[in-house]
Amino acid sequence: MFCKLFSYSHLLLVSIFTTSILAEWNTRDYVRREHSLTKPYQGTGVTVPYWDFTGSAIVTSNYVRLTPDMQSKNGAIWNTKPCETRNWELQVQFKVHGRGKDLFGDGLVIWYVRDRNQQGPVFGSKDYFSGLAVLLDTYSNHNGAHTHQHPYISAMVNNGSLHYDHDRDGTHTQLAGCEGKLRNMAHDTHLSIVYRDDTLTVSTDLEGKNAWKECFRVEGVLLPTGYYFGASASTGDLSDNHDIIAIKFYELDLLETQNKDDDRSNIIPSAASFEAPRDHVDDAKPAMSGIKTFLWMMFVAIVLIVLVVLGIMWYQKRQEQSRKRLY
Ligand SMILES: *[C@@H]1O[C@H](CO)[C@@H](O)[C@H](O)[C@H]1NC(C)=O
Ligand SMILES: [Ca+2]
Repeated sequence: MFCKLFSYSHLLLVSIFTTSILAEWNTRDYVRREHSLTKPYQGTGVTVPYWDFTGSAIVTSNYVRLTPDMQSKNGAIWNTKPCETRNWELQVQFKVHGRGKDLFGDGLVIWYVRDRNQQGPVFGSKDYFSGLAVLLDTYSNHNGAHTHQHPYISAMVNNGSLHYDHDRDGTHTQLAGCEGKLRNMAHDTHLSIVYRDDTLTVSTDLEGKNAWKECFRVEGVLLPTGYYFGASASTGDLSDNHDIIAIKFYELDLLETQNKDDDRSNIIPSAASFEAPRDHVDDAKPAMSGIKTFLWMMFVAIVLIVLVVLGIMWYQKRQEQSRKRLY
């Protein structure tokens, strides 16, 4: 009896031991420091190794803040080394938070693009970009153009010819997307972007469960090597703190079908499929933003209330007059 117990626990120990060894030998968990950003951030002086800062971006000992919770800010960080890896995973720990309860914005983007350090209108970075954008859009600019709620996570692949249309929240250029409550969370929030075998998979860990949940997966996405990773954020009339806590880059193994000598550097970014609706249909009247719609509805409500009150007053006066006539 004792002997049997002993051998069971022995077996258990051996299996725990081998699993931990296998985990360590798993080459797919190969972190590349030159594309990663982890604490402690600081190198010598005020520089952060492998990363450039633009606009409002600042580094503290606990986070990199792309924008503060203030209006009209733009900030970005850009990796200084191009990515020469064919299959990769980028894990981003971020935090979007602010004082706004119902009104906040505009959002945060994780980039894999040709041109770095260029400020512009797409959440702080350049429009007509070449490469991939994974957009975390917290503010809905257009009620009615799409059925999803915000915050909304989506991806866009661009060869430099497409315009990101804020008025439509980028809906007619997005590959795919999913809703994700990611603001003002007490726990950590994470995003994972896997590019492997020309397939893009975006997953989130937003509920503090320490597990990935697939947001979307798109096949037939072509991205060259030699582009740069970056993260940018912007605020407008509405604001939020957009913080990056950590970025971890994993080099993934080549598939058996992939040749390590393939030159992927001249690929033009493209995606085999876009999500419908693809066409840009102009609205009959200019789109109204959330605040405008709200103010307009307030105005209509006030006018209605005034009309009702006037109506009641008029009715009472008439009643009085007819009563007077009776006497
Ligand atoms: C760039 O993308 C647009 C829109 O998807 C496409 O019409 C065009 O042919 C592409 N250009 C190149 C050079 O691939
Ligand atoms: Ca938006």
